[in-house]
Amino acid sequence: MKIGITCYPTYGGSGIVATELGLELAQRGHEIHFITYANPIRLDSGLPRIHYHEVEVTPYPLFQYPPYTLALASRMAEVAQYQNLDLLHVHYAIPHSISAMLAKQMLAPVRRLPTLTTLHGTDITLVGLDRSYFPITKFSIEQSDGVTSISQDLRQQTQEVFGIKRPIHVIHNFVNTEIYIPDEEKAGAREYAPNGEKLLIHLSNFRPVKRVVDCVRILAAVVKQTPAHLLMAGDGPDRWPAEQMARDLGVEKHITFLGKQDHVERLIRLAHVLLMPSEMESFGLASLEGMACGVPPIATRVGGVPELITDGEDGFLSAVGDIEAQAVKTVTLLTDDVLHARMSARARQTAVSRFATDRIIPQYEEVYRELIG
Ligand code: GMT
Repeated sequence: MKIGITCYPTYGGSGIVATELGLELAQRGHEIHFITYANPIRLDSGLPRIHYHEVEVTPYPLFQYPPYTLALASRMAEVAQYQNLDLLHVHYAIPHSISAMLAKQMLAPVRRLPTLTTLHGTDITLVGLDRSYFPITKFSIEQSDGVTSISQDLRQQTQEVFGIKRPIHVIHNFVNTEIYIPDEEKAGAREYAPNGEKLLIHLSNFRPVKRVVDCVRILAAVVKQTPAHLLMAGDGPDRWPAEQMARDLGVEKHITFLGKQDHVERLIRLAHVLLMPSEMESFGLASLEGMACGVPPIATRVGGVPELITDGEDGFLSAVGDIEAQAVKTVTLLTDDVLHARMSARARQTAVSRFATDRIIPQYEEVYRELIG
């Protein structure tokens, strides 16, 4: 199949899922055309059957807001026509599904071009609920030929909040369990924890919904009981408040802020525990990446996270903002080697048996085949 994929190419779960999906599909023999305003962060465009088409938004003095949605629609229609695409698959409803709908209408006199929208979370739970985007988000979901959601919870929320009746197919996020692998030795951890402290890791875009300051507070409670060091991978608006909190609590020497990282799989496997104290997660891709590396997540019981983590089995779940509970569970995992080994093995097993690429990618292929008809 020839598939056009559009996503936000910057740091964020939806762009990562879209990019990894394109790479996996190309490996399975499909021809993939990324149509985005910049090269997606995890995309190596030198690979066979992977193509990249940049969307240029020409500025003009009259445009206070350059019309990206229209430039994207034009590029989508052009690529679909000249590359003979079978389908446009867009990640994140706003504005990508509207652009795809326009491209489809532009090509309608010539040929059929089915569109598929994958909902990722904040496109529904934050942006889509905003008064200025609510009607267009609802419209875009109703107009897509196919809609998938990355968790049951997100599907339910979409149906309830927008009153959507159409079918929404749940396809959970996935991880490449040959790239995300455990590292029993954790020798590389010495670089960050030279005195043998156990490593904790947090990865995100440091937006308020991630509650990154909670990670610092958890670490501060943990180091009172056992030696530990926290790696903070990523960047965003809450990095400065987190750094400030580390200084306020006097734990700055126990935390390394790494900034944006391209090869998180090399970092995650050095850690003993992954912290994901989010206010909301429709899935929680970072936790899945941790689980594939045998790093049990300490996460919050929100959104689609319980579809991924079974509390007490392959990770721990707590209430949002319950620092004490998250700290206690972290200390337990850092100090009880038998429990850690068991949970680590279970976490890896969950990733492999339920969320590995060979389980999930065929589900997308099936949806594509149905839509292309
Ligand atoms: O979490 C973010 O802020 C980024 C956001 C995105 O769309 O890029 O992530 C969402 O999509 C990820 C990939 O499907 C999910 O793993 C995240 O749970 C989801 N984030 C939220 O629901 C807050």
